[in-house]
Amino acid sequence: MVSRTGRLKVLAIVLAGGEGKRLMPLTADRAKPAVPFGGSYRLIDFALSNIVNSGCLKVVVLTQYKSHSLDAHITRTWRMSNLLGNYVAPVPAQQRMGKHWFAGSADAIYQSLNLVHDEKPDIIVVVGADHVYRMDFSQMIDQHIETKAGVTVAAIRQPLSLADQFGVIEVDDADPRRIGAFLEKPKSAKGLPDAPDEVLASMGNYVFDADVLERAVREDSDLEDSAHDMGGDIVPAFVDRGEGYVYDFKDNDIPGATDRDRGYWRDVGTIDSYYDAHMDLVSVHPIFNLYNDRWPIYTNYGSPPPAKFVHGSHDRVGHAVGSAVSPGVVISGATVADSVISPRVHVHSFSNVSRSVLLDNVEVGRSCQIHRAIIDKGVRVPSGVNIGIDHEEDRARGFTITDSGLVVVGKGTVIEG
Ligand code: ADQ
Repeated sequence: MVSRTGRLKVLAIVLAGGEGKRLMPLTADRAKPAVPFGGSYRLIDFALSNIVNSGCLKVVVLTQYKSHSLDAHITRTWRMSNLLGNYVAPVPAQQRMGKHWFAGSADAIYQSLNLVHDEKPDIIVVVGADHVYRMDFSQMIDQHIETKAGVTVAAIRQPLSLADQFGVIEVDDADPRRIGAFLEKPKSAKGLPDAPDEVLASMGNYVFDADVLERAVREDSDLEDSAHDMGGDIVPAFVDRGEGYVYDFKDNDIPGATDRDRGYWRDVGTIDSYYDAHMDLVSVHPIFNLYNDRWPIYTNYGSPPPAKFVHGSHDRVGHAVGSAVSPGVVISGATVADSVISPRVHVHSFSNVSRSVLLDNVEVGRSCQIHRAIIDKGVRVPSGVNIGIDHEEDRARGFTITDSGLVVVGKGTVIEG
């Protein structure tokens, strides 16, 4: 990566080992970063596209839980020419430094230090793998170098009510770029002086000088009372020494960004937020613009034929409105509205799909009503079955229903007709 402040060797480490318990059943047999998103993407494609678009072409992805489909996706999608020594390499938990699996995200980095030694970078960017956003990391690196920070933490304003899901940052009174206090997922937090119902939240993206990060994770590995977590242990230690700095995401400038999607960032950690982020894609004026090809989001899902909208066995032509429809989809004599449809989905005559997210290869039979549902890959909905219409019926069929009334049908669910 060529940063504005000079030529530096940058290695990106993507933390992709999260279990994603709150996204169940979508994470029942895949790691959270491998969860499909936005029709044809996987969540990790956003972090990796940001890294590559920022000019960093040496990337290791630390995987752990249920990493098979994640590994397969990275290998298939993110193969880069080796000519210049560029790579996106998935690295499974190695148990290199002892008999346990990774204890936490800092331990994952500690156990992978051999990769850092191989690359000898000046700077390491550590990035989470489960957010939807665009970000140019080179701008954050520039600030890191300018402030001579120990760690620079990217941050965005979030509602105070969500403070317990984030690392919450209080800035120093004297220097607004220095972190005065950092509390990882506090039970209670106080709002910002200029916005009492908001907090400044860590985005889980960090920049370090490589030698500083190595020292920090090594020292942390010896501490018995540490959970070996980046947000819970490593960042607070820097902040305690006055070496933690904040990079305000609102200063990040992305080519081609629109007024609406500038500054967009979604933590899709729960079913509700995963669903809401999909609805952001199909809202009348998309809040997140997937079509900005000056900062493309890359993926690979094979080469299905174009989407097709055809007459079914009656006069009504299949159609979709207010929806994102992927290649390989066939909508025959059915109506799809305000939905995100992944590749190779087939919706048959007389069916209605509204405000829903259908993942790859879902087949919806004839005369089905599907409303506010997320249906995982390959599920077959037999003719005449309704989903999201009667929650008692949904429950009896074993579907997951969130507090807000979304219905989720997990992969491998067999639905009786
Ligand atoms: P969380 O996302 O809750 O909070 P964590 O569960 O540690 O923190 O996950 C961070 C990233 O690391 C995720 O991408 C996850 O997949 C990955 N990860 C977790 N354990 C791992 C392991 N052992 N090996 C490899 N990868 C692992 C974090 C920060 C908060 C911040 C939020 C923003 O801790 O301070 O506010 O992200 O969403």
